[in-house]
Amino acid sequence: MDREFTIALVGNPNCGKTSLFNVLTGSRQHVGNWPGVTVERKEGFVKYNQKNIKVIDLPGTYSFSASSEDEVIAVNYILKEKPDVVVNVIDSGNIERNLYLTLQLLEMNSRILLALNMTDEAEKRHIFIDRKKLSEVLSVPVVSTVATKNSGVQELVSTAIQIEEKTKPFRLDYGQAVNELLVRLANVLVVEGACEEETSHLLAVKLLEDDGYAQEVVRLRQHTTVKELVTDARKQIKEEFGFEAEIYLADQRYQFINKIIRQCVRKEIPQAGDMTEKIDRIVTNKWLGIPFFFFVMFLLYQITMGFGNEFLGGYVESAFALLGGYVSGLMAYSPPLIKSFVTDAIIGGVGSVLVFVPLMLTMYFLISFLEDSGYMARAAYVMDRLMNAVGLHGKTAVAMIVGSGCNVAGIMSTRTLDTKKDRMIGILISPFISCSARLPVYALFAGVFFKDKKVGIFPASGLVFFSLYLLGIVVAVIVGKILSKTVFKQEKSYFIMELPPYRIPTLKSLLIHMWEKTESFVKKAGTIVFGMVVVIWVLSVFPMGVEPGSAASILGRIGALIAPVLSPAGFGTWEAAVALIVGVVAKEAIVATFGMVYATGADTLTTILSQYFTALSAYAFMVMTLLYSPCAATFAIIRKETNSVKWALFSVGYSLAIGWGTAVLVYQAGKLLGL
Ligand SMILES: Nc1nc2c(ncn2[C@@H]2O[C@H](COP(=O)(O)OP(=O)(O)OP(=O)(O)O)[C@@H](O)[C@H]2O)c(=O)[nH]1
Ligand SMILES: [Mg+2]
Repeated sequence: MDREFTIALVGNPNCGKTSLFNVLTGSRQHVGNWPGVTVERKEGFVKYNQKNIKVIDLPGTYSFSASSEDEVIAVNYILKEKPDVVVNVIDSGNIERNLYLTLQLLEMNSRILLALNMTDEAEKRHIFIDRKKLSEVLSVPVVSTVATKNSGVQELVSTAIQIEEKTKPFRLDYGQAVNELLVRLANVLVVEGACEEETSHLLAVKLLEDDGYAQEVVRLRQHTTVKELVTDARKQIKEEFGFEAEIYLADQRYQFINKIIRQCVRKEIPQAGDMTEKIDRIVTNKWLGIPFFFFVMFLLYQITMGFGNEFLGGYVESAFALLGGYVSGLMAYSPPLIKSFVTDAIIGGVGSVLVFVPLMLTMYFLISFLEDSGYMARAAYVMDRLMNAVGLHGKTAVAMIVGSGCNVAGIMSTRTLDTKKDRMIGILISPFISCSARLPVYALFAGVFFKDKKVGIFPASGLVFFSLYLLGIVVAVIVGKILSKTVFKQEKSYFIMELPPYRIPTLKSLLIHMWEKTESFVKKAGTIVFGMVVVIWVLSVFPMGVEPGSAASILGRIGALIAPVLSPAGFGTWEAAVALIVGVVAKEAIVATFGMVYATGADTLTTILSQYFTALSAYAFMVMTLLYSPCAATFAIIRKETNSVKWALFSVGYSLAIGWGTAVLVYQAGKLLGL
């Protein structure tokens, strides 16, 4: 069978690759208005003339000098897997900067097609690109697209399919002397077997630039002839032009880009007072930026709690209560074990997690709005200053924001960090960020102890959410600081976050994102949480003859072993101990466990919980839930991304200590204050 025809989408971060990928393949990969959304390679298929074409979505990269892991994934793919056609996606509004990568792609002898994406936005900003002329100058096909409106996409595919092998490769003119050096170096690279013919020219350029990634690709250390040649050539360029070779080469590239821009791009005088600029003056202001960010998060939690959980969730809760009563009545004469399984485990356990679906919907709708509008990038930008002040890398802020949806996603986003040290710290502190799976636990307790209470004009329950979110950040920052001073000592690194223009998110993309995330929450409730509930239920009815779910059951005895350790934190009951053990697998399971062990037919969970907890011990319990251990999925991703079981275990161990310590501190301090 023929190998599948493969198209790879390559381009700078945030130029719309994934948006194109989604309309091409009908996928629903995550799109967001900030650089660094995609950190993995994704595959999909599009049918064209009865032919299946494989489409590859890649992380964004600014050049072939890959420094962070996401960039390495993109560049490695292009260099090593050799797609049939490389579609170079370009943000038309920033074509000048985007062409820097384009030139390097052209220097590799692959079949290339330019997709001028976001032409709608460029035109609004009075930027017009002469695509015919551009195609002539670079001698590659050029199509215009608007990924968000599915425009130009058919033409993209039909053009890609028809691209011919180039007869004459593209060579940027670096001046005769350097051109000759490059030819010689490229030849030697091929002869020495350091790389293939196709990529030899580009790699020769990159080696002259002293690029670390290229040196790795050709295994420079093993090829002494090449190494000597590179050293000599760099010396020669420096003597002749008075600059380091990388500066000289980059300068030539920019001069060429300027020439293209003069020939192909028409910029009419933009209207005064760009909207994005106006908003940014406030939102990224030196003094207002950080308070504004916290205000936004504060509102997010207020709305999630007030509207999502208490208002919408109220209906779902009543529905479940009705269902519980109804089923209980129906099963009045069933064998007690079966009745207990249905009412306690399924309705009490899994059901108590599902009542939080409205909360999830609300939370993810709002988070998607922040991501798609472009505010996330600003949040990272302002947090960068705070992070730098404590010696952490600014991009860690992105992990913290993304992590407030799910820690796994937060940890994945650390792939965009450049140094190993920054990345390790980012990974290890991410689990402290309050993710959406913890919200049901907070919501459960807040509903019992803080409902209808107010602090000033704000509902106390929303404040509880927000305070835990803040606590997560504070702990993460402190731990990060300690790690950077002890385990991962290294010099500081800086980053500049590129700020995309604000975009009004499409309702469709918000709804898709909201639904996808909530769907996975529901799935988790039906699989992992359900599985845990079954295990717990079985442990709660054995040994035979004990009152199901009582302290005499196996479950009760296991919990009782650990309960004394938890006493100083105010929740030394076997039920709380069991819930926390189960929560190590998935934090939602904490709620399910309470729902199950406290399920006693008529009484709702709410009334029962107030018999076992006080407001203070409930808060201490929430603190414990926030900090005490990454969940199983997070553990797995830490192991994968650090490539070490040791670090993953370390992360469990030290967060257990921190979680317990902080919960005890909160409880004891609260008691001293007479709470
Ligand atoms: N106006 C307009 N917006 C677009 C277009 N294409 C994409 N966008 C928006 O641009 C933003 C970035 O889109 P993505 O598809 O995530 O970009 P990406 O290139 O995959 O980004 P990374 O994965 O971070 O490299 C999103 O907010 C999209 O909705 C377009 O043609 N026009
Ligand atoms: Mg992407």
